[in-house]
Amino acid sequence: MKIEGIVLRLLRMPLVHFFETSFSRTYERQIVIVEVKSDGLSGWGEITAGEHPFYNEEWTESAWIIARDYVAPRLVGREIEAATEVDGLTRHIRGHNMARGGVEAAVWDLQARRHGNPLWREIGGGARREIPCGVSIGIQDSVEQLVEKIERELGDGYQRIKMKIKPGWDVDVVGRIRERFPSIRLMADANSAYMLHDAARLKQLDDFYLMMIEQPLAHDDIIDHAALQPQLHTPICLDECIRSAHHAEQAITMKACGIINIKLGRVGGFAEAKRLHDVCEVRGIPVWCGGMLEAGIGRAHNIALATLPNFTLPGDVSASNRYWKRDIISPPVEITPKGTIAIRDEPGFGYEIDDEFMRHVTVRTQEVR
Ligand code: OSB
Ligand code: MG
Repeated sequence: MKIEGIVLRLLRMPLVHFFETSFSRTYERQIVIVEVKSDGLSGWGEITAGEHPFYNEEWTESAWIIARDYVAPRLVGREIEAATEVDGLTRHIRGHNMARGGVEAAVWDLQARRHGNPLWREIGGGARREIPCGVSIGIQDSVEQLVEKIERELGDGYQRIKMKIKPGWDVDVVGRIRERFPSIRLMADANSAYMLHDAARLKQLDDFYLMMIEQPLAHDDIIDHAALQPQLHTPICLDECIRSAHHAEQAITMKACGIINIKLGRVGGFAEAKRLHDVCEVRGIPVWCGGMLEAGIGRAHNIALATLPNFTLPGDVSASNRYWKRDIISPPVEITPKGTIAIRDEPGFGYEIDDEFMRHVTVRTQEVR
């Protein structure tokens, strides 16, 4: 397929509720959407960078510049055989996996449409027709608010609850949540808020039989996690520090984790996400699909990814209405009463773009030709 042009759009979309992690509170997303054009068709991708370089080094504006000045020029005007080539064509860019991955995912979507395939089939997924869903609940202003939110999500059918923790919002709060909800599938995500010398504090979380604790230590660390894991009963799940299949191999070999969260953007797109998935499958490490407060396009890509066989645990991919009053896709992503999202069989990522609404939330557009 000949890549004729790549359009970048910057969207601004207020969240229905603020989302707070150990590193920041977000009220409004600023999202870069990628449209890759070829032969009268368009493929769509979403760059998952946050508004600030706090989750990783990328943010909306860095992603815009990297996509416009480094990724798009490597592809535009080029005839490529398959979407699998895109990863190799942009690998000389160090870091900036989200910027690379958003464009790469758009080419996969384009290829799926050319073949008339749903994206999940194009990437080799389809191990399940419905993906199991959990929710990620941010730090709240009070425990009462957190309890209320959890009740609502459980009422909607979600299969597991992830709560964000940080020093000062951890052992006590998790304990109270566990007491209130003794039998739910519960986990905690620290987003790198602790250090190895906090091991005794983290060990107290063992009392609450969490499914896992996600990325307790530094965003770029595997070694300290390997030192921490044998001190805990609770499995560690790595997020931030696993940016490639190779990192996953190293972490698994070092016994730094029992579970890995795969995010399409963090690892640079579908090609690497699939390799990472395969490494974990061979080594007996279950994976689940993480989220980055995506709008509908990124969300739909996550749904496709989560149909690969080793995505056996409920992920952070949930319904559009938890984030948006109106999503940029139609229909919005919805949850079944069983707490699953059903996959769709339309070519590409499976939903329609809501052009009118996307125009309404677009604040900047630029085309690389
Ligand atoms: O660590 O998984 C994370 C959101 C932004 C940055 C990092 C993370 C998250 C989430 C939200 O947990 C998941 C979602 O609902 O999209
Ligand atoms: Mg996380």
